[in-house]
Amino acid sequence: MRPKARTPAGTGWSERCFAIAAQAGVRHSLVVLFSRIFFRHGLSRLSALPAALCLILLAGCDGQRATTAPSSVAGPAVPLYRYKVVNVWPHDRNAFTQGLVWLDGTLIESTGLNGHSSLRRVELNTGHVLRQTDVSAEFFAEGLAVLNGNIFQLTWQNHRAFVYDLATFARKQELTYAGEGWGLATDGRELIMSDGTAQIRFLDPVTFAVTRNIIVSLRGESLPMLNELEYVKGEIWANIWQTDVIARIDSVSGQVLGLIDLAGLLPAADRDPNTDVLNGIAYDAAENRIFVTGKNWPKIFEIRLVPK
Ligand SMILES: [Ca+2]
Repeated sequence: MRPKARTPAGTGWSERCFAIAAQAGVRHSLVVLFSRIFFRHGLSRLSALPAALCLILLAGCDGQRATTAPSSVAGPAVPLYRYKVVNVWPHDRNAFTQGLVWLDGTLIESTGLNGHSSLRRVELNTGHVLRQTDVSAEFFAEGLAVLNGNIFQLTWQNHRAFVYDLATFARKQELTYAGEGWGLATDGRELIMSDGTAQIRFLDPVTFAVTRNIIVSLRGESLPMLNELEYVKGEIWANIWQTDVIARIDSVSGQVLGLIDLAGLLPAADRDPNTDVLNGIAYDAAENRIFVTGKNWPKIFEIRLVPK
């Protein structure tokens, strides 16, 4: 079984490659992402040093930091973004964030892990939980979205989605789906769901029937491990599991339009042994604000993108 809860970003040869590449100035998070594509095609059978050199070359860095996605793969260059922190707020470091939504001045959050899963409404400025309902320990809650007065919450491997009343958090309905549930978002008409693969499904919010799907691709290669989602001005944004990278995805074609490198966002001083990966994107459309956090992170950040 895929150990989703807590897993190091990589081990063995790949980590040695990352270390070497990092010494050459390539951001670790991007090397992890780019290498995922190439290791899937047998690069891991090469020795560590040639593989590392490949990664450096693929990142197009030649000892400098990457400014676009790898140049030796098919498709047009993909813009890279860094970030500027606009604001920082407290976040419950016991919240294993799996879904995050901005709604009417507060955050709606889904937390995961069996026995710790919950649905919460959270005050941004204080991190205070305004309303919470816990999920039975047999379920591992995942992404959430708010649509038509309802909150939809996925579960990881239970093939079950819960529908709650937005105001009361009363559970109204259960829906089923095939495959795993990871991230969830909405374009205002349909639900948008990731499942750990490169596929994103669009779902009817009443029946949960799949209306269409897209395969997310980065310069011609499918990009799996799509996790928490957010719909931002016509694009789908997705945390890439086990990386500090958010992909900006064309919601029609599935092509990656840009990569946001959030490496270093949570300072080392704020990390403890339970701190997990970046996960959680919320968008305040009214004020054009982007919020991000991570699993068991003590902070939520409002960020602004900075093109590289
Ligand atoms: Ca979200």
